[in-house]
Amino acid sequence: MGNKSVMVGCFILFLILMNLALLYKLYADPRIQIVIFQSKEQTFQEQNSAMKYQQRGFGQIPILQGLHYLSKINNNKDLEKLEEKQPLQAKSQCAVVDDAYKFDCYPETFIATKEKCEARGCCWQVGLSDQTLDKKNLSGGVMGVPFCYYPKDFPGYKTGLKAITPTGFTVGLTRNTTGFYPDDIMTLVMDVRYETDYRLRIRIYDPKNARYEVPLNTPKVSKAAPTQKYSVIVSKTGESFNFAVVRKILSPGRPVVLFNTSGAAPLIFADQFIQLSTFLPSKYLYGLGEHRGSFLHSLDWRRLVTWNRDQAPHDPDTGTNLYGHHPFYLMMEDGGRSHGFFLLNSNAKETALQPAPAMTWRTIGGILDMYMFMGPSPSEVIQQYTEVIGRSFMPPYWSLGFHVCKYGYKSVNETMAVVNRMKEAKIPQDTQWNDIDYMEEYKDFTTGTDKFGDQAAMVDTLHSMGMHYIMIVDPGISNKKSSSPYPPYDLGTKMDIWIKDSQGKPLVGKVWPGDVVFPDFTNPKSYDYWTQMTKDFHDKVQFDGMWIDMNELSNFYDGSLTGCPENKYDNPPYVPAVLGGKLKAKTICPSSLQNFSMAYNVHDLYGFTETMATYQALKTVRTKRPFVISRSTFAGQGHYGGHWSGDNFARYEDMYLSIPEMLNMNMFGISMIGADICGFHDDTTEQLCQRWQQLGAFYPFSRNHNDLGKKPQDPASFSQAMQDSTRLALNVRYALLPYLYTLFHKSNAMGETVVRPLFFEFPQDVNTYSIDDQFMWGSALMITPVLTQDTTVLNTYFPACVWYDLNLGKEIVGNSSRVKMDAPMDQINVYVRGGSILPLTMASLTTTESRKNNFKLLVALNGTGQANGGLFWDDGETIGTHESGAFNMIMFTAGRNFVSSEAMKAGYTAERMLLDSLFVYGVEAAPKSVTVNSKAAQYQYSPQYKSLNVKIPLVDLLKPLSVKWM
Ligand code: MIG
Repeated sequence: MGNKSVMVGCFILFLILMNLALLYKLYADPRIQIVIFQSKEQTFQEQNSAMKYQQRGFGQIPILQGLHYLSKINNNKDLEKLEEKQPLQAKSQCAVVDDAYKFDCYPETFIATKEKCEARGCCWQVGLSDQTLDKKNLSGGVMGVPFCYYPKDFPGYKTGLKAITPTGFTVGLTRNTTGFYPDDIMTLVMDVRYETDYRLRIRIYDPKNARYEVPLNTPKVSKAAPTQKYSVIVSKTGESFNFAVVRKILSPGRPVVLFNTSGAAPLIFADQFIQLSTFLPSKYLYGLGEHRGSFLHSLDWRRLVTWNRDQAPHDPDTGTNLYGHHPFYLMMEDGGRSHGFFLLNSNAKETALQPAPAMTWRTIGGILDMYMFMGPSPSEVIQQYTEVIGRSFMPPYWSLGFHVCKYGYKSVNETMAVVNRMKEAKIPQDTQWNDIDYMEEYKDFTTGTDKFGDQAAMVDTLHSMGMHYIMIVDPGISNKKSSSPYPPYDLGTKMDIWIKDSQGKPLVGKVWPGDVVFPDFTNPKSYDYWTQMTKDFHDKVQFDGMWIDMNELSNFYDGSLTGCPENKYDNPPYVPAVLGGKLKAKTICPSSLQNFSMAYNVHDLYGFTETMATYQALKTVRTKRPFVISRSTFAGQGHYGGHWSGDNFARYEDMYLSIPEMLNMNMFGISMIGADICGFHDDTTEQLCQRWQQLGAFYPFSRNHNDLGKKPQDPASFSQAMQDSTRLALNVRYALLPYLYTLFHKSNAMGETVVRPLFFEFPQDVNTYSIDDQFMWGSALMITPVLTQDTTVLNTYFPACVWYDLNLGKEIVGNSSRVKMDAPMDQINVYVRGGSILPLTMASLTTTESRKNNFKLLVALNGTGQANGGLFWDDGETIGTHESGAFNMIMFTAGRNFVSSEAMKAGYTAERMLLDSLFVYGVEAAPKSVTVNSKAAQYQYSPQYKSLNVKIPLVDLLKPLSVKWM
């Protein structure tokens, strides 16, 4: 296991206790408080006067409803005057609120009334239609202007004493009235930590009683960064508590308020209801997963719910809870800058968005542990985020090949028939998968030899073909009594690792094999258990990776065999708008007990912790790079495994929506992501499947999978034309694998995304902010798939730079507008960005074969005749080659009449890296001669496409190379 996210409960608890002890000391000694408080107050004043806030810097935040003391009127006298003019009386406080600034005071899914609303001390105003009420019955989704909203003077926390700490400062918060949810925590601490100059952390928590915190192993910082790109401003001691985070910008430019609670809904911190509202600096909001919908969020009264659930993604933009939980957003600001926000909290929650623009977080447990990342480029934001949650794992090279799967292959023969017809059709395929069909009575770690056939021999055959094999494993372990021993149950029982019900007995759920118990992956012992099970099975069947499904946790009982008890966790005072209406719906009881905490707190970590255990098991058993694909995920998943988007439908809309899903997951640090190509539910059609195979050739995780009882949809099961087109698309993918692999390396080593939206590369171009039907592979390739039926022309957006059609080298000079491009049925349109050099190889039917082929270079010159690129290479499966140095890194540079290459690192020499050709796009005139390392070389020049092909007499890429033309 890597150094991130280690679930070592005791250690983290120890840290929490240390923290509490320190705080206790601080607060217990009044002298310390006073001294620190005085010096801090000074600093605050200095800070205030040093900053010249100007109105423009506020973006769309209305000054009066925004953070008054940050506005132009930024000294306290002006603020007092302002408040005098606005008497704090409920009636007038209700009247002054414009619709866009109404913060929902009755977020419950049941219907509010005037009486119930006013009983909360809130304002009631019926909107133009009663749509809001109707819609509220839906889970998540489109809401509408709330009828019941907070008055501006709603009583809440007051700002208390401030104190300097080694990492920043703390503020005490107190309230003296209670709110309308039970058990307000009357005293809180806000701990502001200047962790780095670009990363801020703010924790708001109960200083007296330790509450649940997500055991993610984030960076530990003991000293404040000496300089910061941000400042944090807190209302004055004695005032209503509010805070803002401001991006400092030195002239020219103005500070930008990134986060601002003033004028938004009040902070609520009750035992089981925590709410934090903020105004936002723009409407360009991305992230907040896992949800189905366009990449750019609408702020038109949306509610996004998270509580991991086995749920086929259905209507878009409903905001309903799906498989994963990623409380992270990225926002574009004016001028192409961006920042990120991460709420490290795993409880059930919802995020409400409104047009102000503003956002409200509501979570029903844990603490508010917030990170902000200052970027300023979107790529930097993601690098800064993955520095906290862990970088994406380095995948084995073979996993970048094409994968084929289906639920319902009844036997080894049926499975191999697919493999063989793919081979016959000469369509690349690296990995064959099996779903639950291979098991004996759907029991984990069994192989149904009698009915299914000899799985072990099949896997040996696949290996002899240079292919790999992955099978599904579900978390539920059958507890059925039987005459023959079932070690997975017996050992788990002996090791005492099952999730317990609130009475301490193993909780009984139900999945495919019938009644089951579930390993608790927050229990360190379950790592040994899972490794043992993996080893025992691997001793029989030499699989190469694991597909972990149903880990939301999915349960066919609501809660358990015996339901759930009645208590404040199974029936909390506030339930986010989850599907099924109850937290226990289709999963285990929230009051179930796990080693780290109750399922109420750790439920959404199940898939993530199972991924960690599976990664560890594979690493131990195979001693090669693990490959784990998980349906359920949480922030940090990407460090251990990938994800697929679950049970989509064979529809054009689902094909399109796989792109925003892929872009989001890359932002969440999960580089290995794909959707079931051609659709899981429903029978696909040939045309849809053909287009989807073309798009899917550009999923980082490229797998065709479909449901039980649906007709086969592996590419070889279709017509010749469909096979030809799929072969072509996959050949392009296989040719690009050295580039893709290098992107994965950069993702692993530096936190860059593999797949990214256009605006990551063109942040100044606002037109790109809403584009999610085109996407980039790294910085160099733009993919523009056909996503609608009977379509052979695309209106493609070209950001302003030089592009080349990947196949022909035809130049397109982008000028930030749309251009009609032919998109015939047998083609996927891909463009290379001028300025890039891509390492390629020839495609073969497997990566085992294609790795033996020579390299080729594609050089795409930019407007000034330059380009560069790189290639990361190693054996493709050894763990930690980057750390151990067993890799090569080759850098390529090109100018108007040369291309050169140099090995920056040559730590892997077991295989030779030979280059046999060079393609240069954008060569203005036909050369008279071309030399390779000073010797004359053969070449071809196309005046039509201005492309130059040079035949390279097998040059070793570990040695310097120089190609010149005149
Ligand atoms: O509820 O294992 O998302 O990919 O084929 C069905 C059978 C359980 C759900 C997965 C799907 C898989 C299926 N599983």
